[in-house]
Amino acid sequence: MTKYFDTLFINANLATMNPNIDAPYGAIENGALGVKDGKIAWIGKETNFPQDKDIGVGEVFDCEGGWITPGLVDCHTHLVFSGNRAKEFEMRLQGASYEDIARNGGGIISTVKATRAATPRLLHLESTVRLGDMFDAGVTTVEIKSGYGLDLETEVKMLRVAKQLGKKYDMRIQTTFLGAHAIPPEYKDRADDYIDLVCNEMIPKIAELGLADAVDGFCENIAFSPAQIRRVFEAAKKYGLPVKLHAEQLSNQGGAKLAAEFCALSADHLEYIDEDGIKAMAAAGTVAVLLPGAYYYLKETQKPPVELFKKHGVPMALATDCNPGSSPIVSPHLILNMACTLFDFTPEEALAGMTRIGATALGLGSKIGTLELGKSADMAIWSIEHPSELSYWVGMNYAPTKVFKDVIQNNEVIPYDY
Ligand code: DI6
Ligand code: FE
Repeated sequence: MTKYFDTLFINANLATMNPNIDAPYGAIENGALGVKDGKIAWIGKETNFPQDKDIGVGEVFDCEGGWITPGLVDCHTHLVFSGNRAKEFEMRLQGASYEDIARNGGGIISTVKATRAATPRLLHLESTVRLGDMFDAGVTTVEIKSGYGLDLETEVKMLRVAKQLGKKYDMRIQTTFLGAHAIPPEYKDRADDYIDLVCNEMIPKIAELGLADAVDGFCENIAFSPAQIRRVFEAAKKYGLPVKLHAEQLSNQGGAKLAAEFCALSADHLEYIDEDGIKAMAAAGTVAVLLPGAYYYLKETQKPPVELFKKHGVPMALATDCNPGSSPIVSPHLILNMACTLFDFTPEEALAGMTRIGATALGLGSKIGTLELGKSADMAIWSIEHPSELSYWVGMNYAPTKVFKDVIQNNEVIPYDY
């Protein structure tokens, strides 16, 4: 008897998130899903599953009428860092702005100091807690940025820890080099010199070590100008690394347009984007990554122009932006809920933002993000009556019954000395 399937999931409802299936959530109710060599090898109504006795099946998993979704994708995080910024949270509640705190040497720079001082082991332990919570909540793919080192040694340390964490949880980790996150104290008033370092030393070394899947920057009046970011993008391009950008988060600097010019995978935040920026993103196929956690936590009042993104056909992903300053959030379910309550997403649009579109924002759209024949069997099984429940709970990390993944191959062990 030929073994056609290693695992067959039965008695399941499938939220495929495949836009070509004309049903909300691309749903196939009363479905079955067969996995062979880590890939989806059969998907459809259970009644249509071939009855042929020659079809061998390894394990049969009864989903007991629950729902299978693609594994959740968190496509924008700064999850590896040391310490916390609870004191700054108190200061902001007493009236100090995020920008004021940054200009006075706090903000990102205070986390840079803590992260530089942390041993790899401490950084690993602190970050494990956060990634473990995400794993428990059904996240299978996480993008993790550097950017709290701002020197080569610490940036490399962060990226190595990120890769190591992926190994620990067998999660797919995409690493992003975010050297252009803030101006380090030793380069105060010499931002251009720091950009020289990023372009001429850091990007080449990080590319050589194979530690980054993409390059990001922070284009903002408290960070880097479009001209400086352009140089970073040119260096990334030279080393064949795709780019993405923190753009129009606190003001409109034209960052989204610049990102589109470099065919960026995504432009992220975007509360202050204008219609021209949106048109440029649409033409370039750049995904809008919206971060309702940062909007909420900074008590922002300007919402990203969700209707305009829709009008111009720019796909919208969602992510936690997990970081110690503007979004100390690890729950994907809280983000799904916030997108619905704060940004007027439907629960279906929200789930697409943390599955299919999140995958596209990482350049992984052909591998993960939907339940489709040939894609990775990267999925979560939930004991829920309807997928809208994933956006419904507030403050509870809804845990899947089971997470099933293909063998994740991009997490080679990156050694470091403790
Ligand atoms: N924008 C953000 O919201 C995060 N980084 C960025 O460029 C915040 C990072 C932090 O405050 O630590
Ligand atoms: Fe961010």
